[in-house]
Amino acid sequence: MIAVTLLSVLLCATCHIALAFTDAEILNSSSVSLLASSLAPENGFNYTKKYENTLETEGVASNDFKWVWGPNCEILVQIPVEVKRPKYPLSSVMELGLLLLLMEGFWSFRQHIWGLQFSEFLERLLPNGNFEYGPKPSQMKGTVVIGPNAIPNWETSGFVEYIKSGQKQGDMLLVVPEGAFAVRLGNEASIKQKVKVIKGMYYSITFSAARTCAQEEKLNISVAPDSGVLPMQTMYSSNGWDSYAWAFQADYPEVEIVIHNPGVEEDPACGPLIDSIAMKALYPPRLTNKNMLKNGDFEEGPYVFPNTSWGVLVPPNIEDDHSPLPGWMIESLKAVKYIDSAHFSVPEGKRAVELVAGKESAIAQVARTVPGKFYTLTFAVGDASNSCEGSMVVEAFAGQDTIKVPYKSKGKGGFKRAVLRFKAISTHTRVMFLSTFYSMTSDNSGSLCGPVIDDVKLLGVRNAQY
Ligand SMILES: *[C@@H]1O[C@H](CO)[C@@H](O)[C@H](O)[C@H]1NC(C)=O
Ligand SMILES: *[C@@H]1O[C@H](CO)[C@@H](O)[C@H](O)[C@H]1NC(C)=O
Ligand SMILES: *[C@@H]1O[C@H](CO)[C@@H](O)[C@H](O)[C@H]1NC(C)=O
Ligand SMILES: *[C@@H]1O[C@H](CO)[C@@H](O)[C@H](O)[C@H]1NC(C)=O
Ligand SMILES: [Ca+2]
Ligand SMILES: [Ca+2]
Repeated sequence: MIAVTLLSVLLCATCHIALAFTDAEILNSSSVSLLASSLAPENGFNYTKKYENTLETEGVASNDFKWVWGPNCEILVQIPVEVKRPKYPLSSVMELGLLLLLMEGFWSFRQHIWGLQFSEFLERLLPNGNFEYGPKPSQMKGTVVIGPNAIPNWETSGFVEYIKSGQKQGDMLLVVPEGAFAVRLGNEASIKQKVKVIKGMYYSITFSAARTCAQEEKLNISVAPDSGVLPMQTMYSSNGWDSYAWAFQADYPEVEIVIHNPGVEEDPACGPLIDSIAMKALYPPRLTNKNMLKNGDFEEGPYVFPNTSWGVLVPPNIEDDHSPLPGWMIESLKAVKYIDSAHFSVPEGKRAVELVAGKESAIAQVARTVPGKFYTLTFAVGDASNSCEGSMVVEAFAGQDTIKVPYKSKGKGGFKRAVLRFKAISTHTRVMFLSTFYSMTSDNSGSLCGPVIDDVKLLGVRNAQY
């Protein structure tokens, strides 16, 4: 950590710079480096990561950018750009977004040194989103947090407990998914945090939660004016922890993320444990001439914690139209699971979807079609290599046609491809996938699992000679 001089009254801590784009599309690498150099080491900045991408430019004048201090001592750089159709694949925009300039030796109003390891603005843990910084002993009574501002970066209300890993509740040992601490939301308790965002952009929030009492538990996550109630009664992972995703569109440049336990139980302490709250910008995928479905490869989706091996549940989207899995609707009572290639076997690319709740978890998308015209729906069916063994069947629907694709899983990964040919009968055709059977992992944990689906493509057939 280096000494800094700009505002010497402030304390030194680890911080980061992030870039925020008024429209995440067009970037000029030379102006980015100009801007980076104006925040150069001689001015007290030390980058640990450098921008090495070579995007072509669309001409952004160097003095066009402005930067502002973010609420958590990050710098948000805003580059005005012309709004055009995207010229670059989203991945390069993301990379640029991640360009981030992690830096050391920066000031903060806090006396802690925040150990944010990955602090990308577009994809990151919220400040103290893992609750590793807790209340002072004087701000706690037993495990109960006293006062609304006891947990750094968070505002709490109601019966909130600060839980240390290994703590006992009756006979139950409380385990924490990340680090050594988590919070528990009792009856009507909530935690909230304000976050700077880009107005109009879509974001997904991922967090981990575990039930601690026998009864059904729910969490209401909201970013005004959107909210969603996520049921936690079914456990999908073997250790009791699951990660959940939810998405919203930012209506304001600053939003407040609220997680609330609406439960009213006899034991006020009964309520879910929460840890690791992260956020990621979502890019609504566009149609290409190679696929009439959006995000058919599922590569665009919610943040997946690099250290958790249980995937992310995408809950049923009952109330909102902003799916954390862009393009797709979860048309069922239960969640589907978003899985990553770092922890699971994935047929194509880095991400796929596991249909974990039989007929109760279905994903769907509506495509524009021409009545009378023929189409093919192709997709991959496999298993996630998560000890989910046995005979599986994926049912695919397109308009009035359907196909059942059997898949014999050894629980060790693998996939096959399937095709459904159909004739459209309407200007809009609903494509849907579900698992015929319920499956459980063979590790005796009783976790629900199921077939994996990926690489879904819908294309028109030129000659309908079949
Ligand atoms: C910047 O930080 C790196 C790693 O912390 C260090 O090795 C390097 O000497 C620093 N550079 C300057 C100019 O302080
Ligand atoms: C990027 O912007 C800078 C500053 O306006 C300009 O001088 C430069 O020509 C642009 N880069 C390219 C490759 O066009
Ligand atoms: C969830 O919280 C939001 C914001 O506080 C509220 O408007 C909404 O009614 C709540 N939903 C339920 C079902 O309690
Ligand atoms: C992931 O786990 C490793 C080893 O346990 C740890 O060093 C690292 O900090 C963790 N990363 C995150 C982002 O939690
Ligand atoms: Ca934690
Ligand atoms: Ca994929």
